[in-house]
Parts: sequence; structure tokens; C-alpha cells
Amino acid sequence: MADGPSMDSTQPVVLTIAGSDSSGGAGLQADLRTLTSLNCLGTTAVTCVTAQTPEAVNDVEEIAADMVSAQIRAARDSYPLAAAKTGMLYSAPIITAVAKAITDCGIRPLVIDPVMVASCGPRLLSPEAVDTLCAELLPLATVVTPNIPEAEVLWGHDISSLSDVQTAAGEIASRYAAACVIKGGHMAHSPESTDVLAYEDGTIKAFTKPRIDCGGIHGTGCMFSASLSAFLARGDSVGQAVEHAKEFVTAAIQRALTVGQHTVLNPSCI
Ligand code: PXL
Repeated sequence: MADGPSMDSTQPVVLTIAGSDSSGGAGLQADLRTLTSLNCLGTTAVTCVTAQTPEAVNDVEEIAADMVSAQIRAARDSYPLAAAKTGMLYSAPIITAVAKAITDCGIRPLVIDPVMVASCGPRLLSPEAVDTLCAELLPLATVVTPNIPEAEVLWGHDISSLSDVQTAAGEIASRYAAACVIKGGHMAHSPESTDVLAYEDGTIKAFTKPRIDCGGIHGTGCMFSASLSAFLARGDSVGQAVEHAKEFVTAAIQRALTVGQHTVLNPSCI
């Protein structure tokens, strides 16, 4: 007799609330590849659909806010969710719907990647939606994962040194009563890549790896927040999850593959 499906009660379920990247490198496509390679089942709430190549975002169409909430509720009704992350949310009505659904469904831990601008330039969050993100969604975060330009917007000041990064992370963490990890990838003049984690009590930890000159691969931020949510779902503390997520993304950059004319992240099991 053929074997039936095996029972795997050890596979945590993670929800990603994110946009679709037609080029496959970022967004929910990157999230699902990451979650699969970390032995999590990825469920999705799609917020918007982009038509993009690795060089340019040609078009964005948002999903109706009610439909985004319906996907979150359906994921919650399907499985016990061990963690969730948000990525590209695009508009204020979608953020409001996501915040309400997450609150109603009691989803935690929650990783918020405050995606604002694509590495190739265009906005992935409308300017008026930044206030909604800060007022309604960030207070629900377990961990917020801005890059340096996003941290400048959230903090409200320019960042030009590692000490600025530490101050910004500490202020964002205390303002939202969440941990905040600012990714160092945009400090291009430094020979090292340092991510700074601040806890809401003001404790700071730095995670440093040698910088890999990869010419800015698409999707590293998505992969970082998705792997962070997977490690939290697998039972890591926030500090352990940040350390493991940094190792995971560094390995995915080191193993990057050339596909056609592009370099593509290669997440593998660790
Ligand atoms: O890397 C940020 C990001 C997130 N989500 C989607 C994207 C991008 C960058 O292009 O397209 C859907």
C-alpha cells in the first residue's frame, strides 16, 4: 500500500503579508523560498501585484483591502500560525486592514519589514501611508527591520555613522515597544556589514560580517525578514533569530547564482 502523507507536527506555519514580485527575486516569492528552505510552511496574504524586472518596477496594482483581510483570516482559519511578517503594503487602506486583521486574529510574533522604496528606485509605499504605518501597524510589531533609508524616515533624522544607527534603533524600539534591527547593507563605505539590534529596554547588540561585494542583490531585505520570522516560529529568541537570519542571508549572498544576466540570491537549508 502506498504511504499516505506523513504527519509533520514540527513544521511551523508562517504567514507572509506581502507584494508579488514578477521577477521572483523579492516580495512574497523570496519569502516563500526562504520559508521552504527553513522547513516552514509559508501561507500568504497578497497585498499588491507588481510587474517588474530586476532593474525596474513597471507597474503596481493593489489588491482590495477587504481581500487582504480575507486572506489573513483564511490563513488563520487553516493552521495555527507560529509567526507572521509584513513586507510591501503599498497603501494606507491596506495597512489599516492588515493592522485590524492581525489584531483580531491575535497573530504574534510579528516581524514588520517597513518596505518603502525598491533598490532600483520607485516607491513601494505611498508617502501618505507612512503615517498610517507608524500609527497603526508598528505598535503591533515584535521586531521592525528597516534598512538605513527606512530607519531615517521612521526616526526622522539622517544617519551617517554607526553611532547614529544605534541611536535610531534605540529610539524606534522604545517608541513602538518592539525590538528594532537596522540592517547595515546600505553603509556601502564600510568593509563590514553591521546590523544593529535594539530592544525596547535600550539594550543594543551588533551583528557584524565581512561585507560581500555583490552589487546590491534584489531581495536581501525580504529574505532577512522572512528568515527572521521563520527562526522565531522555530522557537528562537529575538536575539538568536536576528543572528541566524543574518547568517542565512549572508550564506544566500555567498551562494548567489547567475541566472541569465542577473545575480539571484540562493537560500539553502542551514
Ligand atoms: O525588496 C523590497 C520589495 C518588497 N516587495 C516587493 C518588491 C520589493 C522590491 O522590489 O518588489 C513586491
